[in-house]
Amino acid sequence: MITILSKLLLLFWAMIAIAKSPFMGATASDILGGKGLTVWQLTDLRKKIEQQPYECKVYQALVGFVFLNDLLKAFVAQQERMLLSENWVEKPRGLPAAFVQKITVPADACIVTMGDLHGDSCSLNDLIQCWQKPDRDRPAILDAQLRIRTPKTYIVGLGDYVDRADGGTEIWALLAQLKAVNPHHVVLLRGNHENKSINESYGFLRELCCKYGAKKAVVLMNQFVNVYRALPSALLVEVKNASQARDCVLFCHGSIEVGIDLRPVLSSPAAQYQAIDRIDRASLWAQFLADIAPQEFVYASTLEETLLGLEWGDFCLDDERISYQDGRGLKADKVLTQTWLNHMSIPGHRVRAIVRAHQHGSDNDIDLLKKNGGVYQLWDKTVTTVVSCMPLLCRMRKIDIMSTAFLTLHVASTFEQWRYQTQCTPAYAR
Ligand SMILES: [Mn+2]
Repeated sequence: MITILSKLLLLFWAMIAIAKSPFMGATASDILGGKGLTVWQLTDLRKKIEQQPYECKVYQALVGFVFLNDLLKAFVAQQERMLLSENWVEKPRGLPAAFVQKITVPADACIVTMGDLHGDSCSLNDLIQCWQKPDRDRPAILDAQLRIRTPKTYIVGLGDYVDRADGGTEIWALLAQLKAVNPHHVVLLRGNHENKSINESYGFLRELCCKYGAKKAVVLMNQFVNVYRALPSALLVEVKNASQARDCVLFCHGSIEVGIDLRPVLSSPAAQYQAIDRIDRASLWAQFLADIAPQEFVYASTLEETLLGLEWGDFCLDDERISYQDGRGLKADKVLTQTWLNHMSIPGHRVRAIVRAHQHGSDNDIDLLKKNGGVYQLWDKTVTTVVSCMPLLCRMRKIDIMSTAFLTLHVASTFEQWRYQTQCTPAYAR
């Protein structure tokens, strides 16, 4: 009698627990089946994120395994369906090893950009809260269901969503939702940490193991490999204007890649994607690379042999000279960068600038980021670096905390009129 009673009690308790924790019980098909997450489910996850101590390595699963697994599966299916039904320079048979996306935006568009998040779920939560509220000079960007409120607004994630801190799974639960409800206005790029072997050494696999156990972690890791393959390595944004001359900006995580040619996607008005399956750095660029980069780098011809500059590369700061860094790739200087941008441009389509993230490793990088609110520019707007997870990086270095940073790029019909607006979120969560 007692055992039956205790079993009934246990069942009752479990039912209440599931009802109270939708993220542990809901299925992802509810989200990506077009219904959208309900407001209270989103608020529930974000409330939990806010209640967590703001430290690395807490490892409390706020998103249930079944939910996350279903969510990732649905995300990949939706992405693949969308990608393979759209226009490619040359249609691939399946998803290629890497690819670049192109979108055309109106001349009054604004592109809200977040840089590295690195498992700092509080920073993404702060960004979302900030974007859901009106600001002095703009209305709210997102509604309560994470839908973008005006069609001229785009959100770009520059990659490196996980590793370093322990909120990678919560970040992906929010990002997958953001992308699912705004498939054509949100672009999530692939950074060098959207990579299984990097996740094995920099914390994400350990996060998955600690939250879900080793067996389930392997299942999730394999899902994330599929997620990563569905992310573009760069985004070309082309600004529509009255004349035929269009200015473009390249969004990526790292820096330039001298082994690829983006002119096919730029010159084809209908093309939205271009596969990257060959690397050719030797022919045109040997003069820049011959003395600094090892032969394996210069003569690599496939992605498997090398690090893709779009995901891995850096830019020289002030007085640094062009160099090659082992395990990281090329650090491009002003001359090489400008030459590459000119080379990519075709009559009527000039690639004017690069917006990227990634460079936050040295004292110099951090100084520059802190001094400039998480965003700094090189060479008269040619390169803009955005790093969002500034609270995490400051904590890791034990320096004064600053809040989460993002960039809004207000494009205009000519590059000279573009406005770069750096902002930090109020620290909502703590
Ligand atoms: Mn990076």
